[in-house]
Amino acid sequence: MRIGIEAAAPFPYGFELASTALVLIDMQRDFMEPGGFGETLGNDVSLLQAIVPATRKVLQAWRAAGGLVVHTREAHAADLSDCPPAKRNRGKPALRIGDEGPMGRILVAGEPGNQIIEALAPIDGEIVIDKPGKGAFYATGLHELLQQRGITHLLFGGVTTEVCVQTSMREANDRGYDCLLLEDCTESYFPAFKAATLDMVRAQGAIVGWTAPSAALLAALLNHAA
Ligand code: C5J
Repeated sequence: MRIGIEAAAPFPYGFELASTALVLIDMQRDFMEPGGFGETLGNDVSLLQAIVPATRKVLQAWRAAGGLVVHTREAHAADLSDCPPAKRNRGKPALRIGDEGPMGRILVAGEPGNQIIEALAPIDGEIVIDKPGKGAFYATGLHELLQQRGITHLLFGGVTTEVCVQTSMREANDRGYDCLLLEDCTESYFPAFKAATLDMVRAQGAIVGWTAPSAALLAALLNHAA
């Protein structure tokens, strides 16, 4: 049965549970907690905490409904063979990718800082994608995994809105997925960038996709279950 989110912008969004995945982008300690990659770039990481309760509610409701969950982490191999020098050497961060920080090596797979925060930790059966780029589809097998499962619609949350979330949504849009961004489940270190990204996504008749508050998704899931 089709589930409708009437409150979505710029117009209602509909999806089938069996062909839709919830994709949570990079909710990892590197971006969310002091001492990680986000802070080395000079950002106030505390701003991102605001979305954790709403994102956790959505994750729990989506799991209860039986929907597919995908988690991503921005992560590099320990030898940094998948980290272009241009990415590592750019700017003047306090610590560079691969350097030893308070949560282990910055943005390196398997390090404590690279783990998804406890409140949103993946459980058995969920897909976890380590991605070396900003987009979830670049140099990962994500598209193939979604195709194997017949997924056509993606609901996005995560951080940061205008970097890895927007890049992943654009990649997904170009691959033919109908994408919706959950407005209160995504955050940026720059509130103006978040607002601009939400506007950009849904402009021109949903040129990249739809946006909606998470309460609208939760209500739609409840209706569906009733
Ligand atoms: C950034 C991300 N901002 N996950 N990564 O470098 O958005």
